[in-house]
Amino acid sequence: MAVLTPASRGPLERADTFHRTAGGAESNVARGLVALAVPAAWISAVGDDGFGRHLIGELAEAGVDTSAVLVDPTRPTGLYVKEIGAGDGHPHDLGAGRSRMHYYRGGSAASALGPALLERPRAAALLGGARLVHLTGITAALSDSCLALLHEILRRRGPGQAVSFDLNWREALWRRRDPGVLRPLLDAADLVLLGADEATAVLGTAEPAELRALLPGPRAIVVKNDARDATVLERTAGGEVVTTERALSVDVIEPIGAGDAFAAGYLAGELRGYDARRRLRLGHIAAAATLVVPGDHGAPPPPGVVDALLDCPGDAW
Ligand code: KDG
Repeated sequence: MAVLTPASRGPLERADTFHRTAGGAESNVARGLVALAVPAAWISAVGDDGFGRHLIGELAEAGVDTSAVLVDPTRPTGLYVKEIGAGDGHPHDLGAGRSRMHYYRGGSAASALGPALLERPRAAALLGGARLVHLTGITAALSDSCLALLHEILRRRGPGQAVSFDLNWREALWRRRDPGVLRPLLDAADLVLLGADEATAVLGTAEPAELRALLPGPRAIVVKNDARDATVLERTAGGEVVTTERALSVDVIEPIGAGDAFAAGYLAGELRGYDARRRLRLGHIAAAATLVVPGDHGAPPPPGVVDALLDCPGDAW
């Protein structure tokens, strides 16, 4: 999605100047992976417009493979506008530290995606050759054809290929759609990521044991607990193993995109064969880098710093 971020905090009626950046949950994850030196492609659709060209250009420049992104001349690129609270008492202000997304994406190019995408040779080749395919619940909310596409990707998963699924609950997108479609998607994935608040909203609980009973399918379930910690429940040969790691404490500028950054860090760790503690830490490091910038994506610290953080003893973390 194209993103317009106001240059100043406060209600949109007061915002005169906006910065255009790139966002969208899945492209954020692809970008986060590449920033951690994990090759990634983003498959989606944009309009034949300036926002779409900017999005493809920015992601390609960041090193994401955009060769399978469809340019649809009949529909616009999805857009969202950020609003960031100022906490200055204005009657329409969101409050300090709070932000909101305003979507302009009805009828967008991405919302018209469907299983036909899988017949396109480049998309099929990328999906077929990937060790890991990352999907999110946002796509499920966009249209029936997008929902069908997710089911088809899960159904066609190849041997040795893993599918990760981030619930990414966006209430505003589900007002006219049934969120009951999300649970079967989560349960069909190999690895599920979700916030404790999202889990409570969609599944009625964030308790690890109760979540496991509701989602017996995935090998691993990662529950993020706001800024506090994250827990992974993993089915191993020795039984279910639960690992929790505290989040890093940072001065938050704006939180949108931090969940995607966490996913990128965690998945990078997964692809590198890290143990659970290091996977969670890499997620927290990437999330912290995004929490301290106003955009959807913050560059992670240099590899030497990342390694030092991954290796530091528990009481120094
Ligand atoms: O996680 C951040 C995303 O929510 C944001 O980039 C926009 O993809 C987006 C969405 O639909 O909310």
